[in-house]
Amino acid sequence: MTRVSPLHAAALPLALVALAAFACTPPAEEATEEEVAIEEETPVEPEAEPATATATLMTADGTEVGTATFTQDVGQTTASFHLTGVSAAGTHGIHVHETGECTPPEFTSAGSHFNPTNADHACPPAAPRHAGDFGNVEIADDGSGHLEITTDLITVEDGPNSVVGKAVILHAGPDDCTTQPTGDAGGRLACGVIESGGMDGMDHDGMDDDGMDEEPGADL
Ligand SMILES: [Cu+2]
Repeated sequence: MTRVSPLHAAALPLALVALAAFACTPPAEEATEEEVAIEEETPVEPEAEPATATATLMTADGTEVGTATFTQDVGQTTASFHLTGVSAAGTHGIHVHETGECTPPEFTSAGSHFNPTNADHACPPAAPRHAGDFGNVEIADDGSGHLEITTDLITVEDGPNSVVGKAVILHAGPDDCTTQPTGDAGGRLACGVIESGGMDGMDHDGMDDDGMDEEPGADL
């Protein structure tokens, strides 16, 4: 029994060392491992990201009067036109024209309606029609207007029906949806070249959740 005391005496410091070792385990190390695990769980789905193109509409004197956003989903594309500060209330024809050049003051540089299928002019939802036919947007007394149309006649991704590199034209008058090939919508009030990619502040639909990698420094 007298040998037990030295054993106990030796075991106690060992136990303290073991406790100290546990106590010194840095908690930060565990947190780091958890963070890595979370990152690895994030699915990589590049195909889930919608193709988007945008245009900023400017009048001949350089005043910005709205934006157009094109978002391609499976088999169809949604065109969304937001107008603000348009000088004339009422009904205005709005089209995608075939040439992405907006030279003021007439904007005739944008050419004719975008019409890759060589169809007659009409207004949605009538078909066939020009791919660039979006009918009319109603501008309220405060100069604002909104039009959203989903169609399979255009794409954002490369192809014969892609609107990228084309131009959006807001006309001075209404599209009568009948007169060939223009709809007799009058002069060209504003023009914007359609460019690939999103636009700052256009995430009201919450579709930019996984788009962080594509917007470095996009905080204008
Ligand atoms: Cu037009």
